Amino acid sequence: MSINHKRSPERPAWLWEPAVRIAGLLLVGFALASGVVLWPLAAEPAASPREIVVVARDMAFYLQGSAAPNPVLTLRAGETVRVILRNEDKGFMHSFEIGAWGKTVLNLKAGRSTSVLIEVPNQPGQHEYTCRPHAAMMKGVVDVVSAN
Ligand SMILES: [Cu+2]
Repeated sequence: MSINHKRSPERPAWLWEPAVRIAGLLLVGFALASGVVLWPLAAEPAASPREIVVVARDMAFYLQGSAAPNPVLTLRAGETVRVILRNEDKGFMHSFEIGAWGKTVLNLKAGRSTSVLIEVPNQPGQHEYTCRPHAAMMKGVVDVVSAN
């Protein structure tokens, strides 16, 4: 009895409460999980890619701040760009697709935006971008120009 009484202050009772132990295990688990998840992000290049905002409205694509429908998207060979697609067309879902590169954003609802990361090939040339369901009206040219 006296031994038990002496030992208790050295190991506080709360440390052995099951809830505390479970919380501790969860914290360790989260730390490990987030480390695993964050590792690939940390390994990416520090420079963030150039961003191009493409707005879908009135059944056409526009560069943000421009009134020219379905503009030529000029990209540099070998660069990485993030195309941000914003749908401002109430009542319509739009997509953005560069079929030649297998890059697709599908079924974006009105009022939403999303993005797709594109590693532009090193080969200059022209490709088509489209909105899959409205390709007759919503299409334009991706012009890959030499990086020099
Ligand atoms: Cu569309």
